[in-house]
Amino acid sequence: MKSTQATQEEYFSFLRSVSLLRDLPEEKLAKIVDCLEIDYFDKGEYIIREGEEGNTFFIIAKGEVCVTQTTEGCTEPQEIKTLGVGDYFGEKALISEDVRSANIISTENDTQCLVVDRDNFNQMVGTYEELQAYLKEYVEELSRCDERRNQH
Ligand code: WNU
Repeated sequence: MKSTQATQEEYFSFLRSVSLLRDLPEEKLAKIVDCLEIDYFDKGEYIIREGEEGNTFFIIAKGEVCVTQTTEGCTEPQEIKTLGVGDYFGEKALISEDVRSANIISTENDTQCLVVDRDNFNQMVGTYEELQAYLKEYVEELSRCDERRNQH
């Protein structure tokens, strides 16, 4: 990300406020800021589509998104949850080496996401064992939730 120093510092302190990244070493966080992209989405726009390949991890900097998923016995994808500022998504396809497992749809105009690509995500997570273990466990829990949802 090319930006002014003031903006860089804003993103740095924002990322520090994201629970997942709270304990990340200073230089790691600074590196993430360096390679961030920012994407903007309008209300109703798909950020992630279930079944597609994906190579990016997202952190919500502004706005709100809704998570929906195909569910057995339902014609329409079902709403699972909503996520807001400081929440993140898209880690599952990266960690499970799989296609996207749910839809992510912006529910507001001008939703802003900080986007980290696979290489930088691996650098961020891969070299930090606790983060890796935490996310792996979370992703396994999501798979169990998916199964449970489809049994009913
Ligand atoms: C869920 N099932 C599935 C969420 C975000 C981060 C964490 C929960 Cl650590 P992806 C689709 C994304 C997926 C997840 C997100 O949707 N997601 C879920 C579920 O119950 N995915 N399969 N809840 S919100 C969420 C925990 O990030 O990653 O790359 O794309 O498959």
